[in-house]
Amino acid sequence: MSNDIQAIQDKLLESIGRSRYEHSIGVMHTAACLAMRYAYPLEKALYAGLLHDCAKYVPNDKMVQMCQMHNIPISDAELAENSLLHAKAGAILAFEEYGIVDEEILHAIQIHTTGVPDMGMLDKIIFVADYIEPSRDKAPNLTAIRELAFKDIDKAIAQIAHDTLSYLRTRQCTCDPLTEDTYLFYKEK
Ligand code: DGI
Ligand code: FE
Ligand code: FE
Repeated sequence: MSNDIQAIQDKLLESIGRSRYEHSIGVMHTAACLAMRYAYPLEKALYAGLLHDCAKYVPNDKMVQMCQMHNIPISDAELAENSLLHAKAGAILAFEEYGIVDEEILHAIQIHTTGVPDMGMLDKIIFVADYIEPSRDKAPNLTAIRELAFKDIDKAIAQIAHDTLSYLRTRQCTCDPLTEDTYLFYKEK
């Protein structure tokens, strides 16, 4: 693995702490496995997986400010539930603090929490890897989704979006319309 990745890992650990770092390493490795399966460039999957949560602990007001400065629109759902902003703020931080310029990597980070309809391959890989990486253990259907991810990634996305919506409804959380749109798009595929 390149020195670059090692340097990013060191910096990331300092920034997000051990437990979120372990999750990020899990997503990085799972993303690499999915990239092998779907013939996507490995290195890009590694970087995107490693950095997808790099803004997880940026204070809410700072994330709002970062999005405003970069003219990135904040949805009503993101205003109501600021934690959703760690995806958009993460893409900004990956560019500014970690030197990532690849648009596919930045986009995959930017949309990793809600997904979007008609995702690119790296978007799909990170969306799924985030949900199934080895240290995840709370979501329902994990065994089936892990298997499905390597058989038909679009079906895995539909199931993840479905289960996320169910979870949000039981907890009466604000749903971002993009989470709904992602489900509706992938359930038809
Ligand atoms: O950052 P992670 O915890 O690794 O994972 P993530 O970025 O997918 O964020 C997961 C959380 O985001 C999970 O608790 C579900 C929540 N989430 C996903 N879609 C929505 C949402 N929360 C709200 N309020 N609205 C959504 O549409
Ligand atoms: Fe996240
Ligand atoms: Fe994550």
